[in-house]
Amino acid sequence: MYPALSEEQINDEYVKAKEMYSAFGVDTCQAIEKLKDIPVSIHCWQGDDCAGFEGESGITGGGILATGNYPGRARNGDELRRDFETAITMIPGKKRFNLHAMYLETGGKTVDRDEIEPGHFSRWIDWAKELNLGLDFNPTYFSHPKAVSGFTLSSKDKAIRDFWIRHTIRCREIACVMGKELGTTCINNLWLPDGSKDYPADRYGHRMILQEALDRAFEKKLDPDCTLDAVESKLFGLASEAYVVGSHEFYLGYALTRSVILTMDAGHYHPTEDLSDKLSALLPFCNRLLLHVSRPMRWDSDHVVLFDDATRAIAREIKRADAFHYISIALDFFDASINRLTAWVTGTRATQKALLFSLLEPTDLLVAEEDKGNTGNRLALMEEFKTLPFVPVWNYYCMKEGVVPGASWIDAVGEYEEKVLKSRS
Ligand code: RNT
Ligand code: ZN
Repeated sequence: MYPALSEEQINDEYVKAKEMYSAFGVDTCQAIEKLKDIPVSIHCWQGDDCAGFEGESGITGGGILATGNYPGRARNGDELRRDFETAITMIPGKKRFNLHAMYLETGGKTVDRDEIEPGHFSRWIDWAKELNLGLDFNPTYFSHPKAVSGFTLSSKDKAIRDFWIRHTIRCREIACVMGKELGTTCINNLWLPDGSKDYPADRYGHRMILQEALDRAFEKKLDPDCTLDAVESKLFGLASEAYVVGSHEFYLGYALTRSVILTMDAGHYHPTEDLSDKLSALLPFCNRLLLHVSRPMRWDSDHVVLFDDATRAIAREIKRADAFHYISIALDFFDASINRLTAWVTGTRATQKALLFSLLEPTDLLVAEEDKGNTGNRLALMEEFKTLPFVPVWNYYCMKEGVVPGASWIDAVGEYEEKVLKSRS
């Protein structure tokens, strides 16, 4: 058993921490209130290693690969829902659930991607209603026979391209129903694996095709209160090392000229580039951004997010620009080598810790020193602020949200593994 904290201990430590922050002009109560309302969209695909419910195909590739075979992954909607319900008893704050089109439920019928309907997601919608979760959505352009050539929406084959355009249109309609039914805008995020393993001869051609295909798929205007479209860029992927059609420049141009949302995944840049650096450069031009918070290790490896420098830097840049209303936060990681609930809870709590840490930063004091030109004081303060008593505030927040603070949630996941996950073969 890992140590559980008593209410008294949490309260005592919080009172002291509150005072220390207040000496630097930070109101911990306000930070907590703000954090409570920042939605984090948690991805369904950590729960089943990006397998989806289409069963038969077994087609993987297309830039997505979950490695590991830890037992207990969810094999259907009921298992995935039950696992997630359990995981969120350990996650404080406002949560959304992010679905991919391949998580449709057809009652055993084979339904191809260009024929999917809102009805195939009605169980998800009812469940989300019950749990008061907003839903987000993603068309699935991988794990499908019509994706094996390496090109989907940007394919030179008209039949293939039209198939994926129909899929995109269906997904937009599904997202629209989700948003309408749940009363909260459902972001429909497009990521396609299109690209090539080795040097292409015609980079421009595929990009022109993609531009046109997207324009066709987005032709119909949908109620922005129900759904918004987003496009996710990438530098390279498995089997698209040399060329990705939907690169950062491509989608930045597309998003700005078509007023759709640009999605930025922390693993989709050159390893020496940081997503966090880019936010303040895009905010003057993009009225909305979607983030895929992830942890790339040497490449776009999608490791479980941690409370590390990169994640804190993302949160800090949003806070410093006061851009919580313009930036939607979603998670994107998948580790099949560990308990999937452990992954969800660790990654989501780490993201929320980073958000809280940023909200507790006495930013005004740093800016004041900077504006005075005293960069030495700025540096010294930044270093001091790293060790302010953050943990007691986090623990207090968890307690107030009715979620276990500290490490004892790990025991609860262990019990669930014994009771439920171990019997899954
Ligand atoms: C892939 C993208 C994309 C996927 C999900 C499953 O590199 O990051 O967001 O991870 O669609
Ligand atoms: Zn992503």
